[in-house]
Amino acid sequence: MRHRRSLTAVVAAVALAVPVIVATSASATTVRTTRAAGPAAPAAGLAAPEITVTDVKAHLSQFQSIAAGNGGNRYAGSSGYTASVSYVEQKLRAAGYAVTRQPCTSCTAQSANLIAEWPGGDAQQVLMLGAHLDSVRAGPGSNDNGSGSAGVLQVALALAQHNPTMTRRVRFAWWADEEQGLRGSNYYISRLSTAERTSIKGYLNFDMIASRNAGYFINNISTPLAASLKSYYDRIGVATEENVEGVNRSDDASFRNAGIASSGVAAGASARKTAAQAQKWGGSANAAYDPCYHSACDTTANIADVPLGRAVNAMATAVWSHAVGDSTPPPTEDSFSLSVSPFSAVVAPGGSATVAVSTVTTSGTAQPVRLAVSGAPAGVSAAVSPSSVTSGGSATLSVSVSASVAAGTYPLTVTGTGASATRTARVTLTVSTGPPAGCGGVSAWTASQAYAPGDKVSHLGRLWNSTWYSTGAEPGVPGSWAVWSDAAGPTVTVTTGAALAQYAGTNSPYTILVSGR
Ligand code: DTR
Ligand code: ZN
Ligand code: ZN
Repeated sequence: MRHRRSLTAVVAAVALAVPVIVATSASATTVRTTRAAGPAAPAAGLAAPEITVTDVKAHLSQFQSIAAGNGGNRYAGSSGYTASVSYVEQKLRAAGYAVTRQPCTSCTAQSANLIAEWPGGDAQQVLMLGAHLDSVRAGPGSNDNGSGSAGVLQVALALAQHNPTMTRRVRFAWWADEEQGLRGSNYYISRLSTAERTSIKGYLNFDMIASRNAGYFINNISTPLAASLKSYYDRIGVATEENVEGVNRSDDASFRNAGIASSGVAAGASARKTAAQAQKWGGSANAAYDPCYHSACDTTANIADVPLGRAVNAMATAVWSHAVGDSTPPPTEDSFSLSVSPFSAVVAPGGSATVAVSTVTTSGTAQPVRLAVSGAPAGVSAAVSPSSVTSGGSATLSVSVSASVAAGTYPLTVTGTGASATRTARVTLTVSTGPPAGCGGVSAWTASQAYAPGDKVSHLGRLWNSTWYSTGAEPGVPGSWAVWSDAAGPTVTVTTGAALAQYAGTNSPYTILVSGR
């Protein structure tokens, strides 16, 4: 009894100390934010345990050593990335997780996603949490995204350690190749069956959660899924805002575009803190949230403990409130997905092409979706017809290119604005010089032409043999395997050097077009 009472006293003292530590010290090694803080306990479910910053930072030190021992970074496909995967994997296995390495075959270099599931709770109702584990080449990537990776790892370890009674399934993911265009998470989504996809009730993303000049951003902040994350910040009295800077720039976009509810936490990248934000959050107005974004100085010295501690405890709150004990289910929202086929169209000046636009109701009830296309350069007309559908319906994107348009690659974005959410899908329009560009006398594949077995086309630098009848089946995309076989195009060696260095760290996909032989 004595012993118990003294423990309670310690907890109470810690709770009292909360506002002081959080408000004044950016270098505190623990940020105390427990439920002992008072009556504002969670509405349902068992209380989440406290996640300490010290534990999270131990993983960050390991990522830093891994980068140091592997040429200074952990970019996808590098030895530093593989060593990071091994580190996380070994920690999870030791804690009792079933862990899978999923080699990503559509990533820029050989790299794998790491997926771990805690065995308990309803497998038909999965809450996923994820963070990208790759860095850019410029540095070790401590904040981007060692921070999210280490945080998700520590929450996974805490779940194993506490081993509570589970109502729902929790799955954790560390993504490959986010920095080159969300490739690891997109690959994961592309391999899910419909049943697997619908079992994922929500995805929470953690990318850059320890920025030194931190903001407190939540993705899709007013959606039901974001509520448990937001409730944590509300409870500790920290104002949160929508993550505007990060829209479509991290792995939650892969889930959102597949019609899966998504949210997450971020402390900001290269955008600047406004005066109003500095007023409410502290820090420096008119300075970047992360002064070392995509730079060599993104080391463990670029980690701020306060936002890190808050983000990992918000993460634990979400896991415990949705998946543990007597918890509330992840909310269902009406949701839809948007996709285009093919993803790219090659059109000669004066020509035209059509692309199929489809929507699918992925949860809840069907909703009206307005469809529009943007990004067409002067001389290109692009329109979607019909311009609105009920989710589940299809439309056609028609593109016509006037004779004056210069050859080049123009990204088009199809946007579907629904009642509950907005989805985007990209189409790459390549305007060729004169007749469809080919290679070595073989003409380029076009979406509008009908092909028969035995036809040969060139597409994105490779030679393809048609093995069946098709129109609009793009060579090389997963759905076209039965139609086109890769006939080993020319081997092209691209030397990366000064000319490509300018693109390093743009966090967007880029295409290297190689012409001639
Ligand atoms: N983490 C970045 C993507 C990004 C850019 N701005 C934000 C804001 C908040 C979260 C993420 C981002 C990257 O991976 O490069
Ligand atoms: Zn990132
Ligand atoms: Zn990045």
